[in-house]
This record gives sequence, C-alpha cells and structure tokens, in this order.
Amino acid sequence: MTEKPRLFGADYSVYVRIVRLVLAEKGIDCDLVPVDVFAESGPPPGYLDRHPFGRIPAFEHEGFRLYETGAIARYIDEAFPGISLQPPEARERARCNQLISIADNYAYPILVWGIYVERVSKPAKSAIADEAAISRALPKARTCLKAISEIMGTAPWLAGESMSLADLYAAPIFDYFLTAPEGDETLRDYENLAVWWSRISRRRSMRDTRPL
Ligand SMILES: N[C@@H](CCC(=O)N[C@@H](CS)C(=O)NCC(=O)O)C(=O)O
Repeated sequence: MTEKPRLFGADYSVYVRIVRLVLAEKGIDCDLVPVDVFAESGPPPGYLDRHPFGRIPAFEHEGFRLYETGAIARYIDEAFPGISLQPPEARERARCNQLISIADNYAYPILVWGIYVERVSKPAKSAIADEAAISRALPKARTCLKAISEIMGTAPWLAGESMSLADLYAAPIFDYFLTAPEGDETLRDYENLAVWWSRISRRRSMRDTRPL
C-alpha cells in the first residue's frame, strides 16, 4: 500500500491545479497542504527547503520530494497506476511536450497574467485594469490559440486521440482566460478549441479541482 502523496500549494494556482487534475484523472488520493506564496508574510518558514524558488506546487511521495509541475506530472503518470497521460507514440508524445512548453512559456503568462489578471482579478480587488497591457497581450493571446489549434487539428484532444498531460496543462489556463470577455471572443474563432473546451470543462476532475 503506497503512502498518500502530499501536494503543497493553493487551489487558486494554475500549476497546483494541473497536478490535482493529473491526480484526479488517475484516481489518486492526495493531501493538499496549504501554502500561499502570495501571502503578505510570504511562504511559510521552511518552504524554501522544499522549493528553493518559492513557487507552488511542491510534491512529496514516500519521502521523494519534487518541484516543477512538468516533473511532478510526469512522475505521477509513470509511478502510479491508472490511465496513461503521455502518448506512447514518439510524435504524439513530442506534440504533447510541445504543448506543455507552449503552456509554460506563452499561454500561462499571456492568457492568465496578460488578460485574466488585468481584466478580471485586479478589478475584483478594486484595482484598475491596465488597458494598455491588455491591448499588448491580445495579439499574443491570438497567437497562442492559433498555435494550439493548429497542433490539435482535427483530433479530439490537444495532442491526439487520447486525453494527455497537454490537455490538463491547458485546461486551468483556459478556465481563467475564458472568464474575461476577450477570452470568450477569441475562442470563438477556433472551433476545434471551442469543442475541446466543452469536452474537457465537463470532466469531473475539472469540477472537483475548481478554485473555491
Ligand atoms: N515553473 C514552475 C512554475 C510554478 C508557478 O509559477 N507557480 C505560481 C502559482 S500558479 C507561483 O508560485 N507564483 C509565485 C511567484 O511568482 O512568486 C512549475 O512548473 O511548477
């Protein structure tokens, strides 16, 4: 009987949610240990021993400590039973990894920080949205959706015939992006992504990991 893994982080975090989605899709129970990196006092004492860069998530399984979402997600997929979330065929797996890189390097900063944080999150905290920043982010957001849409093509999932880590990386990013009117408007131009979104957003794992 393997020990229950522990995930350190907060439910609002895109990256923590990616790991929670991987765990949920594989049917693995896990303890979420609260760590709020955005708290005024910073992360709790000792957290930097788990994650020297002070980000969330961090992960521990039977004494094996890990940080960086890509490493955690692949470890969970390979070390635990359940459906496989990495395509077995080399080219589909390369597409899956390409999409993960796109999510890390372009979609997360542009769709979440460039659009969602400015348009939705800041006004919700009575701060003023930076319209110039949104205008600068919008063409880049289109580039993100166009690239993801082209890679997906006519497949049912982003990296091919089966749901993969690529879908679980993109889904929390899209969930925030689509709360902004600009997100909804942009998605309408990419029919395959709109169909993908209606497919993934209805999954139980998405409901169970929704930030409170
Ligand atoms: N490269 C990290 C990125 C994780 C990340 O950026 N997490 C965000 C929350 S979604 C964070 O901890 N931000 C705190 C900060 O930027 O100081 C990973 O893949 O896990």
